[in-house]
Amino acid sequence: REIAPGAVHVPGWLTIDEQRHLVQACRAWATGPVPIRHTVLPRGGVMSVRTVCLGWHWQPYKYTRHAHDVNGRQVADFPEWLGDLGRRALEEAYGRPSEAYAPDTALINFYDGQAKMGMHQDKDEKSDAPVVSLSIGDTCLFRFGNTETRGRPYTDVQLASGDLFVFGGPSRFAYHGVPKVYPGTGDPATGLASGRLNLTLRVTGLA
Ligand code: MD5
Ligand code: FE
Repeated sequence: REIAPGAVHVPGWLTIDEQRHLVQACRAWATGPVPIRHTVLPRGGVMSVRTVCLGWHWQPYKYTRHAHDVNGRQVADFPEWLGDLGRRALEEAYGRPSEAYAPDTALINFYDGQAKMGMHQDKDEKSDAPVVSLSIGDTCLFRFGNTETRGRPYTDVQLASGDLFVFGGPSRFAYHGVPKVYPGTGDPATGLASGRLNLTLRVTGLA
């Protein structure tokens, strides 16, 4: 389950109950102060995934408290219980205590059957703390690359509902992407009838 140094995949980590709880929470956040939306990139492209943020609002190359590109409102708080879940996730993946891990933002991505994410690095955080990724709903093809180039070598992994992935250490700044979602592969018992949800918990390093 160690895909690369610091990159650990834990299939089926979340129970159906935990997934159902997260789906419900995501539904509320999606219609919260800053509604879920397609992010517009600086050069005019529009991301096919839809994103809602907690704690800090992400826009390509920066984090702010207010969603200047949507409605100017302050994003919803990052809840304590989500930080607790992140600490449990890190402990599960690395097998050691993680009480110092203090994520302060969540990026929640919703993928419909056509959505993808191109190969990129996550470098907008001013911290090298690990990223915790939780997947719910349809299975996707996740491409985990290297820190040097967008291309090969990379490892393809399927991420299914309930899977945990932690990116830390030397893997924190690796290129990665989601070339494909497999429609109809999720379990409706999560409350998500179609599509894929991915929550990432991060440390922005901002105050
Ligand atoms: C997803 N999300 O499935 C992926 C999974 C994103 C994003 O890529 O930026 O929202 S999270 C994968 C990830 C996040 C942060 C760092 C690394 C991978 N990494 O260093 O490989 O929607
Ligand atoms: Fe990413």
